[in-house]
Amino acid sequence: MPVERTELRGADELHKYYEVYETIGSGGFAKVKLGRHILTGEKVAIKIMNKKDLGDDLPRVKLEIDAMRNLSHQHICRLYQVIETSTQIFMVIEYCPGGELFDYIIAKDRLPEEETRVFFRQIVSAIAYVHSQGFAHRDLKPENLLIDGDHNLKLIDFGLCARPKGGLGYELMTCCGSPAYAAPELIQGKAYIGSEADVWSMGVLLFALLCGYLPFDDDNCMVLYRKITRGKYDNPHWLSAGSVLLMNHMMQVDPKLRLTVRQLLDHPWVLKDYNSPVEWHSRLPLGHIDEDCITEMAVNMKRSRGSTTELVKEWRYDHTTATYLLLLSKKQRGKPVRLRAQPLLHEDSCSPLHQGLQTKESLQFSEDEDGFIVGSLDFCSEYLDDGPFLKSQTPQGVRERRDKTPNNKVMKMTSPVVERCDYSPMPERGRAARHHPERRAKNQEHSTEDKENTVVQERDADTFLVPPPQTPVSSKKNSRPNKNILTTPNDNIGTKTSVTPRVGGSASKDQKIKKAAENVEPANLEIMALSPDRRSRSLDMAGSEDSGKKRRAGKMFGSLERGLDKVITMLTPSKRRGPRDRPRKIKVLYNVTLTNQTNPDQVLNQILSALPQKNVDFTQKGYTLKCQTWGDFGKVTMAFELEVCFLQKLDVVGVRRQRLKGDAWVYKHLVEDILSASSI
Ligand code: H91
Repeated sequence: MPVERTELRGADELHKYYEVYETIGSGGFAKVKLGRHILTGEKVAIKIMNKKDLGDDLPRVKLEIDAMRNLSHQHICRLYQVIETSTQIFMVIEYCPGGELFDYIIAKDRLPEEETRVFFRQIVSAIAYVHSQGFAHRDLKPENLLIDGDHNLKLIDFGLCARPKGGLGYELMTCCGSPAYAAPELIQGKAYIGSEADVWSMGVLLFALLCGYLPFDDDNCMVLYRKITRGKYDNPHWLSAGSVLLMNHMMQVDPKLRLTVRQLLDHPWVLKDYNSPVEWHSRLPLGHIDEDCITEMAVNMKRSRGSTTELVKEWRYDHTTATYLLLLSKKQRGKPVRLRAQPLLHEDSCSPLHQGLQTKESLQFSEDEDGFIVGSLDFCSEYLDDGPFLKSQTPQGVRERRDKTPNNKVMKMTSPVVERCDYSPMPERGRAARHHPERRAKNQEHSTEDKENTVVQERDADTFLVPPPQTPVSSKKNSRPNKNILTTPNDNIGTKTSVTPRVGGSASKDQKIKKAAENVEPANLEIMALSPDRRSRSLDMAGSEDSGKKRRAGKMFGSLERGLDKVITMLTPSKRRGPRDRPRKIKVLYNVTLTNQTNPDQVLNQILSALPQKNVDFTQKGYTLKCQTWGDFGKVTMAFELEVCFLQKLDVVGVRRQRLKGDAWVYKHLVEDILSASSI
């Protein structure tokens, strides 16, 4: 009984202060839900973990919480509150509407150097700060960088970070992180310096930003490790000499020859167009207490300002900390520093307050698969912008200054014995390389080398620190069909995309699609429904000598809207109940693949017949398919959703996709395969 009561109190505590909406992702044993902090009206991400599921990973969660409590920086996702019950842990974290940098890169195929520089400076800033606080992150990758409402990056996932007792100069032994981003000394099981390993990962990340694929990649882990320890990768022709030089200096096999973060701060490539070193000090030091926020809280809590300050300064990561930090965040974004006085349960549904703060009564709440009560938010843009306080208040805040633009064997473990070796779905690794057109061509060239690498596996097992065997999806199962590359070529990432309508398609619809494409970022709008002859032409290009065209031909993910911050589903609570008999109407988003079909059932059926071919299990709820792939040991290796929907204004059917679990690059190619095989 006491356990139940504690449990209830924990969940109550959460629902007392937050409205909890749908699952937006998952990471390890955690589920991440969207929430809203009732007092401030601010959106938050709520990471939910069951202690039982965590098992041996519980210390990692504690480590993450401990790290996040200590880190306060403009490019690090802020922890607001921690609620712990006997069975669950809830972490309330800053919400980043732009989602993962990974999705952004693949939606744009790759980023131009100027845009990469903006992001890279922010990554260097975050890492320099993390290191200055004595931590090494150890799991740097584009999935762990989120894009906030101002299009700035925020670093997440500190579950693998380390803070060596004697300082960052002390060696670490734990082999962790994602293998494709792991430094050679780390996968070889050598003692390593955390900051040096982070610089290697930043080099891999920089390559992924500029190229849209990984420098070291292979289906076979041993081959991948061998590639990493050799440190050899190919530089595609579009890279500038400066980019090649910088990455080469960051991905030096000998850590002592690698650039240091300090050197990165004012590296010529980093300085270009800025002429100022990366500003890495925290603009949000915890020591400083904001008087406006204290005043507002004091009034709301009916306490003195002095005692409110004392309470905030305890930094207990309770509701006081959350309220203070969320108010501060509002102020920094130029929003009014205001708390709502009392939760209003029965509001006029037309009032701005109602729009901003829907109560449980006004929402359709349902239980999710875990019996968690969830509601669904109506994400209209007015709502996203300023919520309930907008018109009645004068902004007191100042805008935060931002960075200016301008095979699966049981592998032998080597000593030293590690504390923990955590890898994302290993045997699936490398598919990104195989399927990226540029890489595909390259891999053909190097097939002899790869064969050789496969032969050396046994030998390598002695030298690499390898993870226990994991859940493979056999390459046969998921091998990409060499067909149906359904994309519209675009000349350059910096130019507008042209969309060629399907032969016989309605002209006005096609014009609408084209118009939508013109309104988007340079990115790649792709149309799933190309005529057969067009498809084969795309294929021809993939096989031609022109590598630029080859690269473009392999794209399946398209970007259709500039503001990632504006993302989001239009969705009325009442419509969320039960399976739909009609697809949802959504705005065109960057995670939506367009078709030029008008019949959603046909699109759905085509996907339904492709899924078994790709060995993907699914459950269907109306027009949403919850998909999963399984490994050999009964573990879910990948979870994602595909939803057939109508696209507002375009009057065509689209497929919205969302990764919930699994390696990001493997997901990218699996969904490409499914949509290709669907021949929509
Ligand atoms: N990856 C490591 O999918 C695979 C929107 C979205 C918006 C977020 C804010 C914080 C976090 C996730 C957000 C998010 C896990 C967050 C922060 C920390 C952390 C975890 C999540 C995914 C999980 C879902 C995420 C992206 C990363 C979205 N997510 N859409 N704001 O540990 Cl510190 Cl697990």
